[in-house]
Amino acid sequence: MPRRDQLLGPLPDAELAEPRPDGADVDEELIEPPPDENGDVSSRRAVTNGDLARMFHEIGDILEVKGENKFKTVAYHRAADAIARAPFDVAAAYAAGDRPPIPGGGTAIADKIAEAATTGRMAYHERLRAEIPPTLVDLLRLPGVGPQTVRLAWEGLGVTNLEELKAAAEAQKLRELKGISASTEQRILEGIEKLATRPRRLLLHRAQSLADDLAAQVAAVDGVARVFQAGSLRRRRETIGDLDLLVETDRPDVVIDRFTTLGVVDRVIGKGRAKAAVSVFRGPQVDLMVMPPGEAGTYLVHFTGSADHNIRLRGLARDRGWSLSEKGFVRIDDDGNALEGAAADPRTFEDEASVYRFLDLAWIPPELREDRGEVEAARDGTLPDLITLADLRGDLHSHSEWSDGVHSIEVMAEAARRRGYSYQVLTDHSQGLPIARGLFPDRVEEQREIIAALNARFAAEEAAGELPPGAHPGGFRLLHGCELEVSADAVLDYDADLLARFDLVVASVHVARRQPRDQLTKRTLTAIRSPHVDVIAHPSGRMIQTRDDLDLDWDAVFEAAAATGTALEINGSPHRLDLAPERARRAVSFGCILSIDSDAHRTEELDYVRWGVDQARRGWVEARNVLNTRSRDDVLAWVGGKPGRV
Ligand code: DGT
Ligand code: CA
Ligand code: CA
Ligand code: ZN
Repeated sequence: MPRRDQLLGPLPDAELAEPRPDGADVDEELIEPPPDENGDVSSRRAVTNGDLARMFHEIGDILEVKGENKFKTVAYHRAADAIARAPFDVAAAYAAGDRPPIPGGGTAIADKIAEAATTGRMAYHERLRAEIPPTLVDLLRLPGVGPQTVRLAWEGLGVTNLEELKAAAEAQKLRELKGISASTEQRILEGIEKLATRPRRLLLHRAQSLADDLAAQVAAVDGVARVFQAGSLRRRRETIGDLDLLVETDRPDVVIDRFTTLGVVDRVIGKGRAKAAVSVFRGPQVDLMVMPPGEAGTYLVHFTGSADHNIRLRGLARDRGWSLSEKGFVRIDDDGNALEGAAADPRTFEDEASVYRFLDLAWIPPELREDRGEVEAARDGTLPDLITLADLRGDLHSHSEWSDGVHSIEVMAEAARRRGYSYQVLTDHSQGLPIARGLFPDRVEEQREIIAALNARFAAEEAAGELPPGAHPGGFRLLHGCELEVSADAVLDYDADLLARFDLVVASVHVARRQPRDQLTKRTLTAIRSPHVDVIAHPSGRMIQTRDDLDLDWDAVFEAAAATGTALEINGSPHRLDLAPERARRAVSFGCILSIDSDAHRTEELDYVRWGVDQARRGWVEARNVLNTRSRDDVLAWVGGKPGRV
């Protein structure tokens, strides 16, 4: 039988990069026997989207371990993701003869879905499974372990599961294999360690996109008036345990039946008259609560939380002779027991503000509901006037293809201009970070000329009144900056002459992260005290759930930043969100100014500032605390005013 590559020959990269709509990249049906026609239709159970996604992910995983073409395996994973998130029951549609297209999947995938939908089985999947030990693919989940490593360990040492891999690594047997170094072996051990201890919470941006999908599907159900996203997601926490949806409806039975049978639902955890809980394939639990129309106020308060905030509110209610639950307020007797019947005098409210007013409080933004002083502030009328996304007039940290970004300088600048900004600072990496293709000084000079030409064009277009859609009528400029490395021995990566020629400089500690606190603090303070450094980027250096904070003397950092007028960044990348809210709040209390930046490496990531604004709000930050809420002239004046700067 001819092999796949003999049939097709190599395809050019451009064609392989995106799976073609007709699925020409996944064509093994050309060489596979036709699907088994003997499937017993009568005894099969319904195939869920989760089942299909599991099968396709496993096909992709096994092909990876077997060393198959990456583009082929990616196509299976992508189809699996699309099926897992499809807003309809995929197998049911295929069984009914309808073949709705799967994004990223072609005819080969469609045929396999049809096979599974009608027979409950997928012959190709079963054949692949028989080829390797089933536990082997689990190893791919380990951070730092790729398919090649798994294959080497399996073929070379007979490793088939996590325990055997760990034992082999501990015995230093892996490094004896050709293709696995001692440091890879070390990384594998660390990966196993991390997997055991890592809390399984979703990053905010992933939780948000899933919640948006689900809320839209629930909103489309008959009899649904409104859908709200509650819980930690509404409070904008950086990670989310489970999703909480609230549905206003007078048909709870219909809504709950529909919710628990949505295509994206993998498993129903619980189902009652007013609530249901489900889990999503390779995703979180999703709780749904129904509430009667016109009574959303206390439900929203209750299910938004936090639990600590709710406890405070219930205390205030009790002080006033009421018991507060999601259903509303009822009277309590002298012993604190809720009264019943007419004596209960139940009170419900249409909106949250009325609930807070009933407790003599101003409405509290969800981001503040953590019992960190917000109840007192709402009582005293001293709640902060929280920053909003619309307050940002520019972005101080972004990259282009010149260092480790994806898009050209011009494309990045156009995208920023069309966001309505007055300025964007291009901050490609400096020479000391070769892994990010940091720029040598001659390249910096070249960039300066490109930026000047771009800005001349922008100015001419503004003068002619020819602005692109979304552009700010007051004009846009791309400012020239850099992301300056601070070396392990606390030396800045460019000399003072070059630094003085940038519009704005952000400085970062990327290398030698495990130094003692004294040295890490010294490096950060060196940057802060330089007359040329304007912003400290992602000051803690953390990656959420994967990389710890730098060990810094934070109060010393805040003190020096406040004294020198160096901004501390809230980096908007959903993997960083750094400074974290509590640190941002403390920095402001020291008199620091902050920035909220995207650190975009491609145009779409310019939008990352939204997650940064969320965290700033959780840190009680107001617009006046943030440098890039100011006009371009004011920012440049701030930069120019740094003591010691020429
Ligand atoms: P998560 O899911 O871990 O990210 O955090 P939350 O805050 O979304 O917690 P979750 O989903 O358990 O509950 C959502 C909200 O509902 C929570 O913030 C407060 C409220 N809630 C749920 N169960 C309880 C409870 O047993 N006691 C109290 N006081 N509040 C609760
Ligand atoms: Ca939750
Ligand atoms: Ca929940
Ligand atoms: Zn950066």
